[in-house]
Amino acid sequence: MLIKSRKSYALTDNDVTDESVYLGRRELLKKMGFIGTGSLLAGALPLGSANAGVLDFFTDDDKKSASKLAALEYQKAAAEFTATDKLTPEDKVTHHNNFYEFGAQKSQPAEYARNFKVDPWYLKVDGQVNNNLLLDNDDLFKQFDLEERIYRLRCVEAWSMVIPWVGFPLASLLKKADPKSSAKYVAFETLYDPKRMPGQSNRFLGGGIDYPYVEGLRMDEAMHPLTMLAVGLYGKALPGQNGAPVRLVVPWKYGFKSIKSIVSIKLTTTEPPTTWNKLAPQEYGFYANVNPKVDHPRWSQASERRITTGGLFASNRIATLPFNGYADEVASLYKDMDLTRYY
Ligand SMILES: Nc1nc2c(c(=O)[nH]1)N[C@H]1C(S)=C(S)[C@@H](COP(=O)(O)O)O[C@H]1N2
Ligand SMILES: [Mo]
Repeated sequence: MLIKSRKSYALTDNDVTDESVYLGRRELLKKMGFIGTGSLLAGALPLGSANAGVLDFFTDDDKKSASKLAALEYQKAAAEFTATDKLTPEDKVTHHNNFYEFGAQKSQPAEYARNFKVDPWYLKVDGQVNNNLLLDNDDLFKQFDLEERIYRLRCVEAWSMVIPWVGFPLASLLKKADPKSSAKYVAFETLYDPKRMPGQSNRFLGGGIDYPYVEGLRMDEAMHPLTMLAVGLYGKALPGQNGAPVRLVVPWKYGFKSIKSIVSIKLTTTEPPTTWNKLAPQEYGFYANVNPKVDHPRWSQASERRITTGGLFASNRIATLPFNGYADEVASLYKDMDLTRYY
């Protein structure tokens, strides 16, 4: 995600991609200060240091040590929820992240969320509902039938992944809360705990966002069968950097809508404020539907870099699809709206 005024620390995915076009791997490492002019010895690099996450992208090995997170029991979802695109390797899904609470650079969340504890955890559901809910960590894994869904995730920065999530429809949770007819929107909030989320107390690390991170959906979007709450990926509980223990996944919208590490879901009568819209309203709207025809003010949204196997440079540029390829399912939700205005 880009910050309005570009600071040196706001190195974006686009910057890395663009540079990679004309800089070789070795030259780029040199430029980033990881190696001198001598020969590159991978073994001599400071693994385990603050740079390890960045260096991961310079290895061609996608089979890094498997995480020790709990294996989940789940069913495979119906075919309509299972994209057939080639999966992004687990190592990339868990080491190339946007989670500013743990650092604004792609490699930082994996590093700074390594010891993030999510048990105990409390998720409350309230507002315009007949049944307030309070779920603990255990409830998140036991109160719902978990299923695996393979979704494309398209970041507004023009990169994308294909991720096997494990979770349940948000609608299943909302139905338990029994929404009142006055409920028109759903407001989501990430944990606010600067002691555990270092980016929240350090504006340099946290990218200048006002925390807690907040997001929102219209009620019909929230109830749509594609909208899910994920508690896992690749068959295991979510790692901290991907939004443990529970995060939203809305596959037809830009990634920033898919808020992580949620502690509050509130049904409201009016459109709730959302983090990136507050920060740069002319760049990030409330709706944020993936749309190749509506460019970001500073870059095109017509295509994206699909993150696949191999190193940073083994990435494909592909055309971006309306609603991220989910138009048949969701375009009708917006049939009377000017999507240029409601971006
Ligand atoms: N709380 C919180 N949620 C967040 C973000 C964040 O910085 N904080 N980043 C968003 C963005 S921009 C994207 S692209 C996705 C990335 O999810 P991933 O790291 O699991 O791929 O998370 C979204 N959810
Ligand atoms: Mo994003």
